[in-house]
Amino acid sequence: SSPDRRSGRDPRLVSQLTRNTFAMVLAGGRGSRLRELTDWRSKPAVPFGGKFRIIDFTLSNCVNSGVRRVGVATQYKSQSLIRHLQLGWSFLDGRLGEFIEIMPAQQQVDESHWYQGTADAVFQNLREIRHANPKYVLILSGDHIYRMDYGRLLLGHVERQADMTVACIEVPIQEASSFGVMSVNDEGRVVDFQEKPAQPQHMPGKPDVALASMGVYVFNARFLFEQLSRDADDPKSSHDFGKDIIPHCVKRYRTFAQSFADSCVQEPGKPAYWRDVGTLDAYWSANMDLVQVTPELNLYDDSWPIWTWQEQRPPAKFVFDDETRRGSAIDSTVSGGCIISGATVRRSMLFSGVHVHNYTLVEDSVVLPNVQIGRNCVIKKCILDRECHLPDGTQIGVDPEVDRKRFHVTDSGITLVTPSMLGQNKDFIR
Ligand code: ADQ
Ligand code: ADP
Repeated sequence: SSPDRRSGRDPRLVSQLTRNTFAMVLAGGRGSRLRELTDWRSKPAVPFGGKFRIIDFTLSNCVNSGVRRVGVATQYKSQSLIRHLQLGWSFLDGRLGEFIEIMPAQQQVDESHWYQGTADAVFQNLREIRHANPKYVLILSGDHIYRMDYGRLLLGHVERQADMTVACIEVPIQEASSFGVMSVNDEGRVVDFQEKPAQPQHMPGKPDVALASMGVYVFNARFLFEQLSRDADDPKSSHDFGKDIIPHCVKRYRTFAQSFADSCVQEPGKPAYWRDVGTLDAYWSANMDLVQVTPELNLYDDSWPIWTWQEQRPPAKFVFDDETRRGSAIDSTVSGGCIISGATVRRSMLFSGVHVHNYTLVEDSVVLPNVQIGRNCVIKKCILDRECHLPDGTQIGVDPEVDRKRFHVTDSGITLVTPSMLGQNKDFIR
């Protein structure tokens, strides 16, 4: 039975909260630490997990939570993202008042600038949000991999009679300066908020951890409208939630923190999973985690499906070659349209349409759609971007000094390869 029933609360309440909510997904960031992976697409559009894009996780959380009025603010290199949203996310039913609307930076308010900070991206779309007449507005980022029931978050917000609620998570103190870091009192009220502090405050009694903002906020709609209008008139503001709006509210209004653990969708006994796959190393590890025997993130949980768009492809095929005695993938995930022929694939994630040919070995690698790997190749600890064509005999991940001359090699030894690095720019067909 649901926790709501156990507590004797009106079981319809959460569905009323989610129905009365508008979600604004900020999806315009550059994602520059992903290097050449975001040369042609924004971070939310980066492929992840074999058949998804990063933004699918946040949008699936919305749909699965019953928050089905969603705006997506796009800005940086949005073509790939917009195509994905149009192809994959147009299934919501307008007759039921459900929609996902793309909100490109279009100099709505002032023709001299695009979106400035994140608050400006919402402010410039106030008219649209007001038109939906929500009671609550959820501000989300299209950059993170996690499963969260926003209904629970909204319930906590309403129960505390908050003006604003920030979802939070404990992070190691040495990583805390890349987050908004807060202090809360016994009731969970936020008493201090510092955006990306050089010297982050640790939690009481826990010198190794800080309480970080996930960049997930609930606002009472009217309160948000007032705050955004005030901020828009403030010439000193950078019009950013983390830098301007949140610190301002914490000092003056009922701002509460809610632990991610309360609304995380996760199997019992597993840690709450939330990843910012913002660097190549983090991106590689999060994908590699999924090919393990028991990943921290369970994509096979049908109770909280991750929706996406994917091309129709034939089933993956494995051809055993008598001569090479090869033709298999182990401890790997292999998507539709892949053909592994006389090759060995180990501990790797193959997105759709990847072909691996005779005598080749692929290990510990993330291979994006439509990559062709020729014969006699050795590929280790690589991220191969979409449409890379590796000629016969290519070796990557064997000698980092050689790789560094053509590709990008991270400090921990992960090699990123893109079609441009292979000189395949002009052959790029789409
Ligand atoms: P950051 O993620 O560093 O910190 P920011 O770069 O502003 O903050 O990005 C937030 C989201 O907005 C991202 O999804 C990004 O793609 C998007 N975005 C950025 N600029 C945009 C623009 N002009 N238009 C549209 N979308 C845009 C934030 C908070 C921290 C918190 C971390 C958690 O500020 O307090 O700890 O998120 O990751
Ligand atoms: P995604 O595969 O994530 O949808 P794409 O690879 O399609 O992203 O990139 C988006 C757009 O950028 C493409 O439609 C294409 O026009 C352009 N593009 C991508 N990679 C290259 C490249 N190496 N050279 C030239 N244009 C490119």
